[in-house]
Amino acid sequence: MAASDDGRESAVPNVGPVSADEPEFRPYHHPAAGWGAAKSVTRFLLREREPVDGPRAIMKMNHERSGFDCPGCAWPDDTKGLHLDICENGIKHVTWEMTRKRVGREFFAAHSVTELAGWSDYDLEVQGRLTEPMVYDPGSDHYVPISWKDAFELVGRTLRGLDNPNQASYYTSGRLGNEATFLYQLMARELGTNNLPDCSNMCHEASGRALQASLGTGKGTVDLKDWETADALFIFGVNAASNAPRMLTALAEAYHRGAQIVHVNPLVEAAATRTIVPHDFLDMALLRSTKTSTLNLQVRIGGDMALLRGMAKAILEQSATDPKALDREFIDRYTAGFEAYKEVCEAASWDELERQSGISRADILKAARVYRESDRSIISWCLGLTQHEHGVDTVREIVNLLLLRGNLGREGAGPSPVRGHSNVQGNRTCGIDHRPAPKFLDRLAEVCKIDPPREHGLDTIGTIRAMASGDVKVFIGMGGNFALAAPDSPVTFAALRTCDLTVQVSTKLNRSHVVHGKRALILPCLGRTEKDHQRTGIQRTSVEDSMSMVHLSLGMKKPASEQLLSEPAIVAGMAQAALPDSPTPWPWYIEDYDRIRDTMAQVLDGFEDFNRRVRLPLGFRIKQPARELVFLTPSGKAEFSAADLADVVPEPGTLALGTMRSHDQWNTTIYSADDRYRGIRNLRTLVFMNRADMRERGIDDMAPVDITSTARDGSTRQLNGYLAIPYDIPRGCAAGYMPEMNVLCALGDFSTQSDQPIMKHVKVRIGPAE
Ligand SMILES: Nc1nc2c(c(=O)[nH]1)N[C@H]1C(S)=C(S)[C@@H](COP(=O)(O)OP(=O)(O)OC[C@H]3O[C@@H](n4cnc5c(=O)[nH]c(N)nc54)[C@H](O)[C@@H]3O)O[C@H]1N2
Ligand SMILES: Nc1nc2c(c(=O)[nH]1)N[C@H]1C(S)=C(S)[C@@H](COP(=O)(O)OP(=O)(O)OC[C@H]3O[C@@H](n4cnc5c(=O)[nH]c(N)nc54)[C@H](O)[C@@H]3O)O[C@H]1N2
Ligand SMILES: [Mo]
Repeated sequence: MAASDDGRESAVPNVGPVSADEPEFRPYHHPAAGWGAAKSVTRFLLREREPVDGPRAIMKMNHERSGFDCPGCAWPDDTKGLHLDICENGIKHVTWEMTRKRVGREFFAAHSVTELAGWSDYDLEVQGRLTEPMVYDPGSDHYVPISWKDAFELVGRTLRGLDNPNQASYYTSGRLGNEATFLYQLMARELGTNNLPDCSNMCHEASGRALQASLGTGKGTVDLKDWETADALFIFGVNAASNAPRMLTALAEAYHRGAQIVHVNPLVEAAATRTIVPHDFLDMALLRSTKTSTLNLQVRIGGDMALLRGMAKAILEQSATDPKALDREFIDRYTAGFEAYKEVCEAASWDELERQSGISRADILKAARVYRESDRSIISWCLGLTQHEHGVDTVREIVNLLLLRGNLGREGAGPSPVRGHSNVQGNRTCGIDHRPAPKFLDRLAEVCKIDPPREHGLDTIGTIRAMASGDVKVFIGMGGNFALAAPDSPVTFAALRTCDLTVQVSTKLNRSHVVHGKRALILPCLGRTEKDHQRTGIQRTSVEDSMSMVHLSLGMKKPASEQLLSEPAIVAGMAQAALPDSPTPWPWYIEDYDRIRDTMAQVLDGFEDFNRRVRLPLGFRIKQPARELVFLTPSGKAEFSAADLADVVPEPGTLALGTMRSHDQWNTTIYSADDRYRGIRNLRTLVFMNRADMRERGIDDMAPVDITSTARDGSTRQLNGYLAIPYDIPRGCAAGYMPEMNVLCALGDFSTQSDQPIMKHVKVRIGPAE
């Protein structure tokens, strides 16, 4: 966000690198991954000056026993020990962390915070790794060095001085390891609050709530072996080639063995065409690509639930003449609510299903046929389904469809959410939850000898609102970039600035350091690639992937600076200062992380014998009751839901805008202004539109446009001068990049089902720039 005369930022976010080169759009027609990816990696390694260390580190990535877990996405590691189980974006991610560039005290002495606030987000992060703790000095408007001891004391004193522990909020970004996570929630609860917002409040909250309600467990039930044996894979709302690139391998393998692969997405993303499997040397050499799709359905934004219901309706209609269309025995034995669901499916008219999904009846029937003809089906999804008002209903509709044919609790079948950050699922498992289960709190109380609060705490949206109203005065961010990741950027910025103290535990400089409270700390930590030396030797930390596998990660690089502390040590330092009479042996835990794991084993379900099992090759899988057909729901059965279909068709003149990632970014971290798989170079301030929608509005190809969003409360927000890209996207839909477009997302527009900000369905008007 750029500086302006009247405040610290203007309404035109300046996030990405700005290049003097002309922006370019050339539709992309090549397979995903392959040499394009290899070339992009080489360019990136050279730019980061890591042509030697980069590849060496990468060979250690995702290796059982001796490697570190890729800090990128949460896709599971290959179980067959594939030696190059890596991807272009994983390499970029690791190299970004391992950069040789440093941000030390000289940097902060040279640049005031007001000056830095005028820099782009790219320019902030590209400065390199943070090296020592810094505190904001309001007198000079600079960050100045502070000792770790004084920094912890400032946190401790401020927390102790609050009238009530709920005046502090403790954010987690999803790469925090399990051990630090456990200590962090313990600290918050010992202090007396459940204010534990996390990035999951913005991505898969809807999935967790839906799966919990339907199946009694908030996670997917399948693993990679299931992906390898499914007859049909349905992939909803995920840009896999960019955001979970290792899924490409699974898709290519599935295609080779003759499985059906159906992609449902308003855009035909690169993973829905062809791929050259990156670690298959022969494929690379021969430029041999594999198809990764057998059917693409370009659903309208928000139209997935109507499509799923249409598929269910078709299966039910077919069951009148085809007794095998439904798995009656499974339905009778394991489910509840089938009759009510059947009724809503029968009541839905084909006209309405077509209108709401944007898919013709013939195509809905095609998808239903694939589903009917497959013995084993997996349905997978990501943010395209969750960041909507009716995200919970839609994920429950996925489960409904799976239950109809007993696609649960057996090999090759089940629901498979694609999680985001590498340990976002582990964070929840280990206690980051603003709505903790009473049973978990009971165990925590008993084992840790504390008296945790029972009332629910604040999530991401709740925290921003509470800061704005003055109810939250201390914000602590364990990683991430809260200021830029959250919706309604100017509102979030203003909220953060009301705080008495903001604390950011980070590896790199970002917007959340320059948008800060009255007092502010930057606490630099070790990254996952780095050696973590403690009193009893080098420590390992554990993480959990999208498919519930828990394994150890071991950093092998020399830390970026001698002054860095590990995340567990930073939590323990803050906790000790804030809780002088704590029953928790904070320093003792840090000497040896096995001790933290021993405590976790007593508190967390499924973590029995944690220290031994996590050292097994590939770690261990947390048991999923639903996988064993044990449903921890009120009825003890898998529950069908029979929700009404939402009306998602945009009003005349408006478009539904989805905000998403480019290929060259990691959430708020921008690597370049290119989006290779969508054919974009040197441009982030763009909006993808259907050409007919552009013509109707008098917009030429690549012409500047103004975008106005209208919130539920009628308030409007604007982005001006974006370039319109004519794209293969259904009419009535538009798409562009986060985090720039967070300016358009109103804080009050969150789902009443999941409390997730509605980031994939922003109501906008777009016209030629004024
Ligand atoms: N390289 C890289 N990897 C990442 C990340 C990153 O930023 N960079 N971020 C990580 C994180 S935290 C997360 S949560 C995941 C996110 O992974 P994704 O969910 O793939 O993230 P988005 O870029 O938001 O893309 C959403 C996809 O949904 C589609 N979509 C939009 N609206 C709809 C809709 O209404 N219905 C359907 N069916 N599809 C829709 C879009 O066209 C797009 O393909 O990726 C993780 N991995
Ligand atoms: N409009 C819109 N907004 C969105 C989304 C969207 O689709 N649309 N997606 C949402 C989603 S799914 C998510 S997950 C959030 C992302 O929200 P966050 O997780 O809060 O943001 P990131 O951009 O991943 O955080 C990047 C920062 O993390 C820090 N960091 C990197 N590695 C480490 C580490 O090892 N330890 C520590 N302590 N810090 C580290 C660096 O300082 C870096 O600047 O954004 C959300 N915002
Ligand atoms: Mo995410």
